Amino acid sequence: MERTLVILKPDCVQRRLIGRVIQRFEDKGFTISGMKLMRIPRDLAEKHYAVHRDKPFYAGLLKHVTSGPVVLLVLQGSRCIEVVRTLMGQTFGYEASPGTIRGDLGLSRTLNLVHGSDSAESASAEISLYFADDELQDQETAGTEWIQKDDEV
Ligand code: IDP
Ligand code: MG
Repeated sequence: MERTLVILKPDCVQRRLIGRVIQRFEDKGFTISGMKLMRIPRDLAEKHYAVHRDKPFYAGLLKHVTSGPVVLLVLQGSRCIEVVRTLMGQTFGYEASPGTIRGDLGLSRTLNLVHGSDSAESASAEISLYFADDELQDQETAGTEWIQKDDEV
């Protein structure tokens, strides 16, 4: 089963949007297989965002994601990496489409509420950055087969 890492960033936590954002992922049909509240230490954030090290927004991004507690989620379900990105919307709140998390709930570039892994490789690297294997549950939630059933057969 495919898995992805989602972070509800400090702005999401501060704005008390945790429940509403998680609800969207549950409503879509994903199962939560890992969840924790923590403040990301600087060294972990540097590893996570290493690919953006040379970007002009890197310093601000690191400052934001380490500024307060975040909720870390591992979601599992059919095509979850791609579908979670679709639910999140475009990177900047002011460009993201209505109906998406970022499009409905924000206007900022850096404070854009959520992170979601962008590929299978980054999903597995990011999950192991924040979760030990025994912190993840394998059990599917009830009804999963009806939510994800493929219509190819
Ligand atoms: P993504 O989160 O949609 O995958 P990335 O390009 O990977 O977007 O950028 C990582 C994070 O860095 C974004 O979610 C956002 O918080 C921040 N960011 C990206 N580009 C900018 C920018 O041009 N200005 C300010 N912050 C940015
Ligand atoms: Mg990204």
